[in-house]
Amino acid sequence: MKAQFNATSIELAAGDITLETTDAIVNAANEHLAGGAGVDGAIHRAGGPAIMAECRKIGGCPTGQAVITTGGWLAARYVIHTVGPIYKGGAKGEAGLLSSAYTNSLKLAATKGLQSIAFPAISCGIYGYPVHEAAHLALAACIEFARKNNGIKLIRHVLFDQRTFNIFEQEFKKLV
Ligand code: AR6
Repeated sequence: MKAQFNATSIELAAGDITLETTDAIVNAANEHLAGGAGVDGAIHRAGGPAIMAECRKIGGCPTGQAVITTGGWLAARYVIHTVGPIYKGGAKGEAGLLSSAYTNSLKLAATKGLQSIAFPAISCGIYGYPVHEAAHLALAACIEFARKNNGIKLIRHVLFDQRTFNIFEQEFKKLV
């Protein structure tokens, strides 16, 4: 599924984000940028040690913020590492932090002059965010950014499993 918002195309895809050929792919990292399981582990494995070397120099990233490193061996030139919130019931500011993780990743990509970016479903795995709510927030943040900014031509949401893909599709249909 795909929709156009001003100069930006937003699309959903199923698959492994490490194979994406966008200028940047986004990592669902932790505040220590220490690597981990899930998409974080997959990106470090596929991209090689140059990514971790830069993460160590940067030192960390607060929840809702974003930092950028090389893509190492990946087809994507850059990895933008953002930290989504750990879901603790929804009353701890999780929604604002998840929206910020998307918006700050997009701002960083735009500052770097990048034209295309791929996101995983941030916080939807180990961090336990309910997927319908997370999908709505993810897509709404990207649509709002696209309506206000022209630099990024393509935003892809790359969903690893069919259930997550289906939920993103349902939420996207409501917003388009
Ligand atoms: N491509 C695309 N999506 C993927 C891939 C992949 N190769 N692998 C997993 N996913 P998670 P979080 C999906 O747990 O919830 C790490 O240990 C996965 O199915 O990776 O933000 C970090 O270091 C799910 O839908 O990220 C943090 O400590 C989505 O990516 C913590 O996990 C996000 O799941 C972050 O947890």
